[in-house]
Amino acid sequence: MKNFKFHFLVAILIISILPAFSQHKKMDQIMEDVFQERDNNVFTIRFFDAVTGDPVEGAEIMIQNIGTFTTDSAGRAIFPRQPDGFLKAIFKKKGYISAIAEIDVAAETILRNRYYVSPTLNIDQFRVVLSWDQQPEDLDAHFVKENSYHISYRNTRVLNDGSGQLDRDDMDGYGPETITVAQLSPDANYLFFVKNYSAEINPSAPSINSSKATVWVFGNNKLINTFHIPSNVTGDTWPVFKIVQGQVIPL
Ligand SMILES: [Ca+2]
Repeated sequence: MKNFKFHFLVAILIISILPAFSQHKKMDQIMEDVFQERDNNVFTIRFFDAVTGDPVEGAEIMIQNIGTFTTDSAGRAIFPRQPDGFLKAIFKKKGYISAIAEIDVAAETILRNRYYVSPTLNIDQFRVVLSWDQQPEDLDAHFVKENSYHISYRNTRVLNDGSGQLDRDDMDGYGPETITVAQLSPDANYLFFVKNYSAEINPSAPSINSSKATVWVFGNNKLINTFHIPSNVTGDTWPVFKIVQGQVIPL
């Protein structure tokens, strides 16, 4: 039972409506972009805050060889439609870590147009951001400090001493699901893994292999690693990386 989540959803009514509403909203955005694409001969990319999940307005998006655009209140940058291939966009906004968004245009559409950007960090802070595709609906990020804490939806959303937290638990596809810790101890070992919660409660849910999950790791106030899920994950768990003596080691 995902007790933690249900503590927040007091009434049965709210339990049934909230996730549906949220997924509905994401699907509405996707449909809106598809119609825009068709009717106005444009592409749309959307930028969201990895900690709050809210759209990022007023960011400068420089798309290579195409031009510079500013995101609107829905976090959208809209630009002329392009032929199939890869495009690169540079995201910049005060208060956020600059990022490069890779845009994959295939069959005259953008395969995945949602990007998550991290607010700036203190030099000691460490942040992990998980994103994925529409299915499975609920992947969970887990960050374990050996012989110490285990941050996830399940346990201590905010650690007792405030040194770490699950900023956001996404339960309806795409993410972001984000964990931030105040500081890593150089002599401790850590483990980060992703679990397919949807499959835990429903054995016929899509497998984690079909999730197209991506993990971004931020430290020293910059992006330090990007991980894409391999195609051969067995079971419901993707072990992503460990940290030994302050070094991120892919698993
Ligand atoms: Ca989740």
